[in-house]
Parts: sequence; structure tokens; C-alpha cells
Amino acid sequence: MSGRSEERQVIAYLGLGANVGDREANLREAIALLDAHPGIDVRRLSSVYETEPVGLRDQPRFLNQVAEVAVTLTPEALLEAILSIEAALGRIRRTRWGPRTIDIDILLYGDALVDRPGLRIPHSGLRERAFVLLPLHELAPDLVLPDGEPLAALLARLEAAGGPEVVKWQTC
Ligand code: GSY
Repeated sequence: MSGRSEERQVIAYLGLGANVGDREANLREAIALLDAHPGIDVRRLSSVYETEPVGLRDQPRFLNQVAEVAVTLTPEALLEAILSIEAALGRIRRTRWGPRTIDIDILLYGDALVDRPGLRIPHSGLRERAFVLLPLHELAPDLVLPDGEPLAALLARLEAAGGPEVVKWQTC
């Protein structure tokens, strides 16, 4: 198997985060490497947001961004490509919730529901993480999740509940 699915293009959304080193450069390089992959076409980028860390609180603030990509890869092949890009950018998985040069998560892959060890789509943190929902909503305000829940409703609920700070850092 080549990992390609007959060149059918699927729109996927990727969440990117960095809180070590030159955070902006890490995001930029990750996006360039994604776009250089023959099975990934980076279509649109959200603004960059500076966000308070979630999970392990005692670590530097993150820069987060969401990319809309058109892919000809299966979800598994997309994950494989992402893992090799993370490795190329020097990511070492030391602590589960700890600092990282780059983190790339598959948030959505078309309407697909995937639940396998190491790969869950929609991403398990999508519903409760403002650092994902805000940039995703900026790109796709009318998006409806595969279970029928509108993204805007999730975001409104999260905003009403308050939570860690998410501030626009750079407009794309
Ligand atoms: O899941 C992505 C890595 N990550 C982040 C992140 O990207 N942004 C913020 N604000 N907190 C985070 N905690 C983890 S783990």
C-alpha cells in the first residue's frame, strides 16, 4: 500500500502548537514541510494565537495555529507524515503534557470518525480546547462536526465557561 487513496482529496484540519525555541519559526517550518509533502496541500492558515498552556501549567506559553489542508493520504498515512515532520523539527516526546518544539494534531479528516490506538479523529481535545476551537472557527465558522454538533456551539459554550487565555498574536 502506498498510503494514497486514489488521489481523492479530503479536506482535513491540523492543529499546530509550539512552546520551545523560536516558536514562530517552528510553526512556519512545520507548515512548509507539510506543504512540501506530495500528498498534502496546505490551503489556508488561521491567525497565530498565543495561548496559556493546558495540561501541565508550569511551562512556556504556546503559539497555536490551525491549517486547512487537502490531502490524498489516508488518515494513517497522514499521521505517519506528521510524525516524521515532528521528528525532523527535533521533537522529542519527553513528557506527555510537556514542552515541545512542535506538535501537529489531526483535528478533523473530512467527516471521518477514526478510533484506533494512537489515532482518534475528531481529535479527543477538539471540543474543550480554546487554543484549537478559536483558530479552527476562524477558518471554518460554519463547520459542523461529524456527530452533527456545530463548531460555533462548542465555542460559545467554552467562552461562556471561561478558561485559559487565548490571544491573537499574528493575523494571517
Ligand atoms: O496538544 C497540543 C500540545 N499542547 C498544547 C498546545 O498546543 N497549546 C496549549 N495552550 N496548551 C497545550 N498543552 C498541550 S499538551
